[in-house]
Amino acid sequence: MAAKVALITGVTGQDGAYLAEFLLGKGYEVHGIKRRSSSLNTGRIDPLYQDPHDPDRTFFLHYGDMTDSANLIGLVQAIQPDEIYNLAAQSHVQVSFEIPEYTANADAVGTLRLLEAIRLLGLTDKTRFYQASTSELYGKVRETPQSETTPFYPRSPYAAAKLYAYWITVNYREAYGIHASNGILFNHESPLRGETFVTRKITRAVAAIHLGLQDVLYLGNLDSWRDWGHARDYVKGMWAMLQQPRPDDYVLATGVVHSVRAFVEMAFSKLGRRVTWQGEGVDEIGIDSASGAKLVAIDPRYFRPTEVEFLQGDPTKARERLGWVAETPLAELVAEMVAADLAVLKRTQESLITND
Ligand code: NDP
Ligand code: GDR
Repeated sequence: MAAKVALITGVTGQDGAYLAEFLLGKGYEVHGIKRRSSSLNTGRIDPLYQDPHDPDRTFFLHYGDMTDSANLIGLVQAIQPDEIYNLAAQSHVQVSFEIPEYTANADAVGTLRLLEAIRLLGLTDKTRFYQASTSELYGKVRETPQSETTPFYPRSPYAAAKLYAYWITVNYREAYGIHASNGILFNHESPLRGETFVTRKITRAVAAIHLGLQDVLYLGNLDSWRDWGHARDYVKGMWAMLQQPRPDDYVLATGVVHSVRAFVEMAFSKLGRRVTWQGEGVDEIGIDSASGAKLVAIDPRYFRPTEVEFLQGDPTKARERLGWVAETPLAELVAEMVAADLAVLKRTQESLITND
């Protein structure tokens, strides 16, 4: 039987890298869309690189952009994918307040462009579609934990754009019979997480402080609560959705919540430091309980105009229908992230010494 063909938008991102690795392991021919950039943006997928001259290669990269309809139609036509995973997005919630129109173009209309490509090219019966929907849709939560039936209340331009993408995916499923599913994914992290999301920002800073490369970690809202899982587990759920006889929408989450404050404490504890807290509001600081050194401080720059305070997912449907569970406990994830950041920073330090 011929290998299944998958197209991943956002292949250079955290989830794209894990998903590409997972699908290649399952024997897929994998195509990924990458953006043109003046500096290299393929670091996360470099380990998957295959020589373009290898006649048996199964991993292909194409230039593209979610804001370019003709480009997307051309790629879908040439690749004729069995499965499309739409992971590309301007994915940073705070940044979406700075570039709301671009966020809507890439995240909302970009999703429409891909669905239109499937429809216009007559691939409605062939190509299955996964949309990277998000727990940010719940925003100002009115029910805890949140499930597939919890009402949405987006609290950022990002979430509002993703709300359109969610519903246009449902609409193309109902209107044209496309096998299109939304994965409503709660926060998932890894050593490949972008450096400006809070978990990675914390684990990098903990490693840098440990090596004497940084003094203080500046954060925003310490009392925000999230349901954090491991990206490696979550991409398996994306795939499982597209293997079902019928398309549907599923929450992927751990069901367990922690605050940003607790994440900070856990990350420092991995390197043997205990953080204690002093002061209140913007004057609050985190102190090394052994040395008294200031480790954490608040910078109001990181407060959002509208915040999502508390997210906790109910993954029952995914467990019962897909057999999916979040396998990695937070303590294990944090340990992996801190260890990886320590290793990266040590290598950088060593190369600086060598180049001296
Ligand atoms: P990342 O930010 O790590 O990756 C986003 C990817 O999209 C990158 O490959 C990026 O390219 C690409 N991209 C951004 N804009 C465009 C564009 N205009 N055209 C083409 N490609 C573009 O996100 P994650 O991997 O963490 O998340 C994957 C998806 O899942 C996103 O849609 C995100 O919104 C959603 N999501 C993520 C969750 C999480 O906790 N991680 C939870 C729920 C949903 P480049 O590398 O060049 O920047
Ligand atoms: P989120 O992730 O907004 O949930 O979106 P992020 O890690 O950016 O923020 C989580 C919470 O931490 C608080 N916070 C800070 N956040 C950042 N980035 N930097 C800080 O210094 C800081 N201090 C406190 C935030 O206010 C927030 O409450 C992520 C993205 O991956 C989305 O694409 C995805 O849809 C959702 O997760 C589910």
